Amino acid sequence: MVVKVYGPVKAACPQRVMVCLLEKGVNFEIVDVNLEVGEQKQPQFLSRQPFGQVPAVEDGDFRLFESRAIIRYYAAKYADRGPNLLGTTLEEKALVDQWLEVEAHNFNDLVYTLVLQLLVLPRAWGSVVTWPWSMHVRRNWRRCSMFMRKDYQRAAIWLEKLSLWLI
Ligand SMILES: N[C@@H](CCC(=O)N[C@@H](CS)C(=O)NCC(=O)O)C(=O)O
Repeated sequence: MVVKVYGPVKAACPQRVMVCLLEKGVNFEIVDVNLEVGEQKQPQFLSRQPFGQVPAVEDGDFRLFESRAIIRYYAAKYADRGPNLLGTTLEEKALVDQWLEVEAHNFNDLVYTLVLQLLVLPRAWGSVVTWPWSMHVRRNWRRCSMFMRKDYQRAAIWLEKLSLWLI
């Protein structure tokens, strides 16, 4: 059964799902959703994802949305295939959960804002980074870097410089 992944290949949230499927060796096909013309807000797509966002997947009769719910589902469904993405012991599983929470509530917020402000909006509207958002980036980065492990420090320093530059 080929899994259908709804969303543009270039969008980060569908990519999260695609990386998981690739890691697990699951066959999938991409069903493009054109965000630029607002296809994700049309009734046909809203029946898959009521908030009008990508990704969504269809796996036989089963439908699912929310990228992190999707990757947890496939990591569990194919636990015996490819790399172990969920941990084995209770402590490993707790650490996986911890870092998934950090990614969702700290890291993603920071990176999403950076990408939106530096890449997406300038390309769409030719606009520069707005002041309230640069403050937001800086504040979030400080919060996020507290949780960073040592091996993330080089990235942390680079992003800290970038967030300072934005202000
Ligand atoms: N929590 C959702 C967020 C999905 C999301 O933000 N998707 C973006 C693309 S990365 C999107 O659909 N943007 C278009 C829109 O919000 O209209 C998930 O992880 O699936």
